[in-house]
Amino acid sequence: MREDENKKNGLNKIAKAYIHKLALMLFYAMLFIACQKQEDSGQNRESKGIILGFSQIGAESAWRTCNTRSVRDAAAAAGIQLLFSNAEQKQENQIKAIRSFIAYQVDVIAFVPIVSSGWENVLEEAKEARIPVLVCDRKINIKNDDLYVGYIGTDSTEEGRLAAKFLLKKFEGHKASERPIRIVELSGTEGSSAAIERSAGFRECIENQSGFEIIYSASGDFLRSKGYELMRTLPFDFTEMDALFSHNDGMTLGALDAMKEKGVNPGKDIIIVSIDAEQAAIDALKRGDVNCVIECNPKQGPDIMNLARHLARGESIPRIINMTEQVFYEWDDLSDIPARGY
Ligand code: GZL
Repeated sequence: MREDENKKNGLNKIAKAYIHKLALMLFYAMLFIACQKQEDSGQNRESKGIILGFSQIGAESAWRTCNTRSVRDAAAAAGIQLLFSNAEQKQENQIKAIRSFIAYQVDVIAFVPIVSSGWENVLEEAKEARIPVLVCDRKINIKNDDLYVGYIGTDSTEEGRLAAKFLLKKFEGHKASERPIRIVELSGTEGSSAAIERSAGFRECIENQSGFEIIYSASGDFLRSKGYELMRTLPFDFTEMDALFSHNDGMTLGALDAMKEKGVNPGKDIIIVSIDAEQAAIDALKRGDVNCVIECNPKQGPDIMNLARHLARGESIPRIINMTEQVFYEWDDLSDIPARGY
């Protein structure tokens, strides 16, 4: 009798332990589902299931890597599935990537056109597949504007104007009767809207100004190494130039290396204006090696995801969205510039 009693009590204890464990597992499972639901609230729920095909140029500058990071991070935060392609500086790779996005039947295509021409055919194919295309950062030059739904990025022409206006202010009072202020231009990737428009905006403001002359212009392809090479092999001595207009900070940093090798005092012997506002350029501005840095904002990811959400729902978006940008001048209080993040 006693033995049976003990056995029964033992079984009861084991059963109770199992039920307790089961209840606990059930509780944690409910908790997990609740958290998952909570997480899928709001934006994420709206973005659930959206597939965005994104074709990026490559990784030619700190600006570009920040642009890529912004897109990837924003897609993850928004719960948008990102098909990301790095074209490694080749337009044909971008065209192949866009064709693969079409085949995959993504909801939206976004791309940074490395150059502004040569996109008609592939964009016709996207239109036939009824996939909206968003142009990012750089612009395209096509006749049939309804081959893409909108552009988000920088106003490169205005950036060029701002660079010219800085030099006009810096050399205010320079007597036109003396020799002109001799400017060297390091331009970006040939055929890119950023290079075309920065040059155009700069010339719009400076060419009709007596006393200023662009004595040399060459493409450094937005690369630090090419900026260094071009400045190291100028067809004249550094003493024969007064100012440098560089289309991006990467090339500017290369130019600074070349100047310092030759004992030139950048920012004093040669006045320098640069575009992007990556941390290294801001640090050079603070040191007095550079005189003006114009911001070109790479952090386009969150805006791109918002636009992709609207497009995936079949909604229209503004035709052009320009990023907010600022200018850092040598005469500003530079002490409280927040870390640039690129
Ligand atoms: C400008 C962007 C340019 C940056 C460079 O909008 O396309 O490309 O100025 C980058 O740093 O390589």
